[in-house]
Amino acid sequence: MSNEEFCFDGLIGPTHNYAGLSFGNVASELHGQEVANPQAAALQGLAKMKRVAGLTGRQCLLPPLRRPRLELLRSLGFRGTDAEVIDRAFDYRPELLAICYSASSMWTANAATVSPSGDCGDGRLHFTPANLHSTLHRSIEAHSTTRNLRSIFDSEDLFCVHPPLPAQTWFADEGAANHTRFVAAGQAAGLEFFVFGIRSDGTGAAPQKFPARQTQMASETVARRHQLEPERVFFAQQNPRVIDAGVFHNDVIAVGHEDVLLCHSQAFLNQSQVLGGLSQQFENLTGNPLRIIEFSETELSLRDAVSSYLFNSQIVTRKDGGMSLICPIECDGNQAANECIAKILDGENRIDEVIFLDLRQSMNNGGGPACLRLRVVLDARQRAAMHAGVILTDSLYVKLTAWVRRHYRESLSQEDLRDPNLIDETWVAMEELSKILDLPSQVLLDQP
Ligand code: SUG
Repeated sequence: MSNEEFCFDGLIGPTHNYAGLSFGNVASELHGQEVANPQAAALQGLAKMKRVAGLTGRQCLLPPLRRPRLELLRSLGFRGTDAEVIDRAFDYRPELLAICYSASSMWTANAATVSPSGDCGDGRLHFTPANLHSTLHRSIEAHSTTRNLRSIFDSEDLFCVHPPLPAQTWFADEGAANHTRFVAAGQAAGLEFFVFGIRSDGTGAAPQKFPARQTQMASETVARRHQLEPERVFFAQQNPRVIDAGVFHNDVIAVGHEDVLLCHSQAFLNQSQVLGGLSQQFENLTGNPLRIIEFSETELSLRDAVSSYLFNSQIVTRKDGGMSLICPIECDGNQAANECIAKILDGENRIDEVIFLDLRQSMNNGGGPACLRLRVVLDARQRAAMHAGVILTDSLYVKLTAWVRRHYRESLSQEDLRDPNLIDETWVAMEELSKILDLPSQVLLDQP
């Protein structure tokens, strides 16, 4: 039965804003307090989905999560009408209001870790929604994401959507952004590469400046839950230096697809051993070589890697079998990144096309092409069982762009989050979206 990789992009929600909430994420800090354009953000995201749909024919989406989460503010003791709660929270700490409004679920690479059924002991496709324990605005995604995944992948015979890991420091988990699956063409089972930022007990190498968001025990627990045999997993630690340089997730410094790994030479602790071991294990398992494309500090400095987001490019296999590298437009403006791209295109691999996309609204919060998508490998039965309303067709694209134009503001500042009208606007938009996607409104609005 053929297995195919579908990309589930996060549909960017109506409250996209720049609140500077992510310590250690250089772009989020740099652009915090700027005025966002939610409408442009969502249209940029949809344009990316349409482009990938044209290349691969396998593009889906995950709905945005309902915002604001005023129940969080109420649970923190803010009382009164919605308008009063908003004002009181804003007067106390404006970032608390921004947290309730964050559209951060757009970065679906952090929604979950996904193991295709070919890798899992029970032959089901496993999801562990990320607890996103490291930041408050992201931790409030976990429950609703679990619910959305369960309603889209609604068959216990074929899918297993676990609950998120315990929301506790030992198990801090950021999902697929720290997980890459390698597979040889035509094979059903792959090798899953988990990259953590720190050991759970805090011993050993650790960043000094910025937090490590993924722990070793989180990665190991996800692998155990997904019933991955030891020969199908490989664990490595991020180089703490790169975390301190702004690499808050491994997918800011490395990206893999099928038998290709593109990474910076500083990405991992003990990099030569990691890459040697990974290649050996891939070859033992699949009988095929892993194609590693590694760029050194002289070819692309860490600073340029973080500002261009080259390693957050998305690699997709097209319908004709070739691969395309989907880069953020920021790479085009960076000479060193451009030179690296030329080498990738010249190299011995199937990447033969580069596409630059304008995703600036998301990029300014530290979210490039690869952050915006969650990869799910499905076989024919799973494809048939999955909720079809989230598959991006031409007609869904037309409906969604019109919906965005109808409901989204073109400007949203931190001060604008105080406007109580924004609550109703987003509510109405989400109710309409549930009809467009044919998903129950209690699920989309996360109501009991
Ligand atoms: O978690 N930014 C996100 C960006 C996530 C990118 N995802 C991957 N690398 N896979 C984060 O830091 C910023 C929100 C704000 O500041 O308003 C934010 O949450």
